Amino acid sequence: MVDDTIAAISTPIGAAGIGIVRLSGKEALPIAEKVFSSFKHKSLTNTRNHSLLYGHILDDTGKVIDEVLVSVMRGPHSFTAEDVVEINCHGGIVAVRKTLEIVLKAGARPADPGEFSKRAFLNGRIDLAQAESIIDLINAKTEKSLKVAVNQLEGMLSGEIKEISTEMLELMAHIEAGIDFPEHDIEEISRHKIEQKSGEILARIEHMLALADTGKVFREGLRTVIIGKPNVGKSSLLNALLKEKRAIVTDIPGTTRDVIEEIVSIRGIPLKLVDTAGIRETEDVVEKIGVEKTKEVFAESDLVLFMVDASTGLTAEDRALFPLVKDRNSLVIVNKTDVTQEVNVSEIETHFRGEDIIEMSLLYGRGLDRLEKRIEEMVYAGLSSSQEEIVVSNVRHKDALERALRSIKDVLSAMRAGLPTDCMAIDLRTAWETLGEITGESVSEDLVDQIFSRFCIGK
Ligand SMILES: Nc1nc2c(ncn2[C@@H]2O[C@H](COP(=O)(O)OP(=O)(O)OP(=O)(O)O)[C@@H](O)[C@H]2O)c(=O)[nH]1
Ligand SMILES: [Mg+2]
Repeated sequence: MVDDTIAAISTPIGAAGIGIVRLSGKEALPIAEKVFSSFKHKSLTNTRNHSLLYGHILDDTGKVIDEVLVSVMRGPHSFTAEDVVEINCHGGIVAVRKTLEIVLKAGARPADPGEFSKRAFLNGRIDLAQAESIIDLINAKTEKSLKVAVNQLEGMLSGEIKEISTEMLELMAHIEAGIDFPEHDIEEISRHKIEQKSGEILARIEHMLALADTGKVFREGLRTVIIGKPNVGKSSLLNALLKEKRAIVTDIPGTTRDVIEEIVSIRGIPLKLVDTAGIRETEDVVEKIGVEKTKEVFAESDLVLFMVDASTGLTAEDRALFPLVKDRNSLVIVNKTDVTQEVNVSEIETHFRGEDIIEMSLLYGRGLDRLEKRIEEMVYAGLSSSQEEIVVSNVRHKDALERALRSIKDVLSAMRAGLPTDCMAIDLRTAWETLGEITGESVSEDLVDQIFSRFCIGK
């Protein structure tokens, strides 16, 4: 299916110390040999595995393009499990591009996005969940996100999925034995055993799903929006969390007109933090659009930071927002407590829990710690923040787990309804196949293509 040789630039395009052109496939060594001349007249095809050769890349007229180091990794002991050659050029757009061009002329085909990783998957070097973790690894915004991705790449998630799949297979074998030998009187013991085993499988899947929302946060970031009436200090909060003067802060209400989005790391948790235009009735066209946008962002957020102003006390504008905010995952920030504290906290407490109301002074940096701590608590929501937990972070995986869970529940209800065991065998098989979608054992070619097309070229 894949017997041609692909090549791509695997490092970012731009000025850098080095840039790497990677080749993978049967002809990787002979193709590289054609364009490379070793200083010690060594041959690439005959060199020891996992060695580095030093020499020149030459174009077809024999002109020297760059001085390079070439590494040779023969399959199956390589990233793709095929023969891989990496040409370490001097960084800089021209040398790397030119080297790729020469390699392509010598017989390689330009790699599609994610094609190296796809080959690693198709050749059985890594499973689908592991391959997907590579994108997460590249995109990780915080150390904790990186850890989640690395654990997945190392196969922690796949290991758990495979264990559950094996349990299911054993159970299926058990049921099918009952079906195949009805004259054997194993029916009754079977039913008890099926119920017990299915219950165990159910619990394991539920446990994984319980961590999935946390996992998604590490992969995609927690969509957090700061809202409140004009001039309460929303932009000041964005700047404080970002530790940078990103948004314009003035004492003129209505300063922020557009939504401003930045990624910040709060104790290792990636937040997609959005500062918005203060919500108020306005005749100003630009501001009106800003307010509309604020409402849209608000609707799509995972966490709402609702700010009120301690120096003015609660106003009608604040009170109008209470009912909208209180049903959401939200924190109330009472800012400017350094001026005066006119806000009646017990009034807010009729809508929000005490631990979700945070008094602050952004002018003096007070209360930021409490805010960060509270956000951390909300994300972990009673779950252990242990790094060794298996964290499902990918929506595709979560969806498959949910479907598998439904099938297992069907097994249990069929059992309780006293249906024949062969009905259960069908649901169990569905659950087993659904889990296989996560690791890629039972997955369509289209889906595989779709997943890898989200990678960048050269990965
Ligand atoms: N005294 C005091 N002033 C503050 C505090 N936080 C912010 N301010 C001031 O309040 C004013 C408004 O702050 P911004 O951060 O621009 O407020 P905003 O909510 O983004 O305002 P809009 O963009 O107009 O909706 C600025 O002059 C800030 O310096 C605080 O804790 N104490
Ligand atoms: Mg602002």
